[in-house]
Amino acid sequence: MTVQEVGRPRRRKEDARLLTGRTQWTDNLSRPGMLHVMFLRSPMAHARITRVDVSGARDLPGVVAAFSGQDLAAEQGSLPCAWPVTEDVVIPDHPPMAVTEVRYVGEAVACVIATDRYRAADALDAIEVDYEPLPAVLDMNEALAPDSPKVHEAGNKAYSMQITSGDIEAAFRDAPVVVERTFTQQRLIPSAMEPRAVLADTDGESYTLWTSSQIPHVLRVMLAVTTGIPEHKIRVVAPDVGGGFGSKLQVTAEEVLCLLLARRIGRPVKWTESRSEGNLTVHHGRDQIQHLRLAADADGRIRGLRVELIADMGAYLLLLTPGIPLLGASMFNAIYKMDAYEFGCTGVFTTKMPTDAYRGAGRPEATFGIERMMDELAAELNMDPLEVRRRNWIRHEEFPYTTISGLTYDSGNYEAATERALSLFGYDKLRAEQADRRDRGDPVQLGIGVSTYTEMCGLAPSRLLGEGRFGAGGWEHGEVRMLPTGKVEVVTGSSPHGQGHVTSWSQIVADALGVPFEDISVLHGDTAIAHKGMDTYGSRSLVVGGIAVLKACEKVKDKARVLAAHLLECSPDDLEFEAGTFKVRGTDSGRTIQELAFAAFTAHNLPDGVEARLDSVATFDPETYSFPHGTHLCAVEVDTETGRTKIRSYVAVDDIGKVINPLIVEGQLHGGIAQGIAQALFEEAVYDAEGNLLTTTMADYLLPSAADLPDVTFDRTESPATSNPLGAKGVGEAGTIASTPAVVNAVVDALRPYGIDDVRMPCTPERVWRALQERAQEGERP
Ligand code: MCN
Repeated sequence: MTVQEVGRPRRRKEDARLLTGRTQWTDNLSRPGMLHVMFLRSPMAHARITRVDVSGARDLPGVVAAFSGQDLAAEQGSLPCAWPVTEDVVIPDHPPMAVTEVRYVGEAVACVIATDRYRAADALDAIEVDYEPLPAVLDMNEALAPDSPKVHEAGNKAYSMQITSGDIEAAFRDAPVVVERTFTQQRLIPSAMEPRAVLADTDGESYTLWTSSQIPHVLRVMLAVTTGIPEHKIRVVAPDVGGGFGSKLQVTAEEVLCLLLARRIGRPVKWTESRSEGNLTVHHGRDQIQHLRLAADADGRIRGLRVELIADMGAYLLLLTPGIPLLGASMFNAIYKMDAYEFGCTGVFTTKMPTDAYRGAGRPEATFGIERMMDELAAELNMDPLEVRRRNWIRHEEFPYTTISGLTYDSGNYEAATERALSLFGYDKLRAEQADRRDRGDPVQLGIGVSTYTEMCGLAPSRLLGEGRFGAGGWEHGEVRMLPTGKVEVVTGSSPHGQGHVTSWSQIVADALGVPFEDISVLHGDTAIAHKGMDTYGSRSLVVGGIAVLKACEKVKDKARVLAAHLLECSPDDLEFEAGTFKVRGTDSGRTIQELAFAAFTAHNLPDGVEARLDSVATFDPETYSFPHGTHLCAVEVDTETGRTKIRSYVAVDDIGKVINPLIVEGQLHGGIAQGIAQALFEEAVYDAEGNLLTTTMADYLLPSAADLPDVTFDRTESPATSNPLGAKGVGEAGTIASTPAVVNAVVDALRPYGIDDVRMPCTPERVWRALQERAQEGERP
């Protein structure tokens, strides 16, 4: 009997190699004659460049070349923004190396190419740059004032857009309850374990770029468009990639510049960022001010929701910058029914590092906003936060359900996930303990936070992406090659960087073709091997790329059936396929798929008109997005004397439909939850009043360690997706999206008796302590 692979907690095929260091990180790669490039970066947030003199650097030992932005001006083009969200969005010119003006600290102004990176770094000191300072623009609200200094000639507003559904005025008119809050989504710095690195080489005619990227295919197209090098002369390879979390979903200045520098000097050029350089110049995430108003009836039923966002674009629009906040546009209404909804967003330029996708991209912000508001509504009505949610959420028998913002959720069961979470959490017992601590005036208060989230992922439907003015499609490519010896090579257009696609795709193919899991290889991340693809982000790989591979398997089987019928001298309709063998119904005669692969290879006896291969290619483009959901519950202990928050317990019950690999899924949720907790309690990018980034090291930018994170109790419910044949939903961002509001709701819940109804993220001990002191001065006591 064959074991079903889909659903098995298989250990990852990738890990033995990765964990023992037999890796191909870009920085490990070397090419004959390779040189190293280092960039001189602006120390000013905003300044005119009046002079750059690189001659001092050129004369130093080991230095092969040095260039200013001006030297490259004729060929460097402008970095692309592929999401012109509105017709009148302002997309400023963005030279990879600044030529006349710098607009954030860290922007490249010159570079040195030398025989090793240390010589290149030393030589940067010999470059002279004269700046004429211009005013920094740091605060989003001030940036929008008419008298604000300008980041770009066209002004500080990149775009503004609004969506309304239902009669929003009527929903708020005479509403018995209106809750109004302003939340800040702090700026975050993605911190992938592997820093960015690029290696470019050329033989004088064609180019190869190895880069720590999530998007080798998109990058290749964009490099061709930006540099004018013909697309068919560019090969992009993403070797092993040590995490990205959205930060490597980018066409970076360094990638473009390394390619151009290799062309200029005709030798391979490598750049690897240091951690501090990375903190300054990897695109940042979040950074929004959210103004929310929720109108409800006295019994807690939501009438309407108004959302006004101001989103910090930073100094330029990178690949997807303006679209990121808009990924939340249809998500603030979340799992709740309401009569009317209004969403508005203004994108603002400031003199800071540009923002772009960071795990969840727009959806963590939306989920935080609505889940915090549901707790505030519950507090206003003196109702249990779960009860107010129950009164508003879509009931399981109402699916498929079209929400007020126009998305149709295919399936879900919020009741089941919540019931399961409540029992694992011991909700009633914890509430009783909370009441007791409040009564006793315990200095350590207990808080309970709820997050009943959903999200929109599986970024695909090309048709819908087009309606949203997204610059590309959302299909994915899959290919299955049957090798003569019966082994299988799978080629995928998705580009994993920690998600375990090699393992999951092997499980899918093993079941589909009836071949052993061990007999399958999965190839990816090289445009010369996977010649088509839309890459990995938006928790899209399984529900788009995995399905493309499954579809390719179906085509392999269709071809194999014709060949089997020919060899077995029967009609294809008389064959049944089971456990990798085509059998003539009711007999013992049959051919395994491996035998058929060999028969196709020898081609000695093929039916007329049949090609000598079973290999197949497929593209998949689903009809709709993927809508995972779940209930996360968090209990925190907040020490009111020190302000310190400790997570006492955390329960995550997620519904991601059918699961391919439960072990990988748990890993994805685990990492995702850690990142969400990090936003709630630890991380924040801080700029000073001159626009210098203060959090450039890991001592200043506080990533949580394992010791700061709780043991999470996981469980799942299962509402299969109806939008793909596996019934699966995406999981890569779910934990991050769900967890931040669960934790902050818990912190606020602990502090509510002290008159506190919000703590700005990250809820550090200092912020909590100060909030308590302020309330104490105002005379608030529990
Ligand atoms: N999976 C499964 N069953 C499901 C859903 C997913 O077994 N029902 C498995 C998939 O087969 C795949 C993994 O879980 O092996 C993640 O699948 P998916 O949800 O499709 O997400 P992607 O592979 O598209 O990954 C992207 C997502 C995003 S957007 C970010 S950001 C992120 C994340 O994945 N960055 C990561 N997880 C990360 N994990 C690591 N280690 N490093 C990153 O940078």
